[in-house]
Amino acid sequence: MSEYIPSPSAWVADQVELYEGSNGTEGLTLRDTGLPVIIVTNRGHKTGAIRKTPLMRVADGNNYVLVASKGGAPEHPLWYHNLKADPNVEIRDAANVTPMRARELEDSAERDRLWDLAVEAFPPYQDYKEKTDRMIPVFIAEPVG
Ligand code: F42
Repeated sequence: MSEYIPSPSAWVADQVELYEGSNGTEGLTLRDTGLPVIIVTNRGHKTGAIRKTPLMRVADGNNYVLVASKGGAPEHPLWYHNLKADPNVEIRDAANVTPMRARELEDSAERDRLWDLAVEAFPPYQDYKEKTDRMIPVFIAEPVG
């Protein structure tokens, strides 16, 4: 059984600990924004370790939109590479944990629609897009089975 390695970002690791430790009753939002967060459990593609990545909650029916924004940084977050290597994730949304499969959306009308949905849920994504010339990857996570 691979071990869980917490994020080296303390605020991120703390949110995961509070969110999961309370079984999804506390730590559900991004700081004081009141905006909902999900936790994406993914597999480190180099270490094989379990990684837990809080992301803004962007729901599209039973699916979730995962935005690899990393605040508009010049490089993709590392979890991006994990999902590309192994699309099988678990998504915790409050008390619900669901096995899902994540696929990156190519440039398309579907990606445009889901990008707009993401910006509606978390307007700063638009600022991040303007802050970097990398194409911010957008994944759709769909329930398996
Ligand atoms: N990040 C976003 O990109 N989008 C969001 O919507 C978002 C919302 C959000 C809400 C709450 C919150 O607490 C955090 C939020 N974040 C959001 C931040 C997000 O959780 C991540 O911290 C951020 O995206 C950076 O992701 P990262 O995977 O680059 O994290 C780094 C800091 C990290 O964990 N590094 C580890 C380390 O030890 O340095 C390694 C992580 C890893 O996955 N390693 C892989 C392995 O094999 O274990 C190898 C990866 C490789 O290719 O090297």
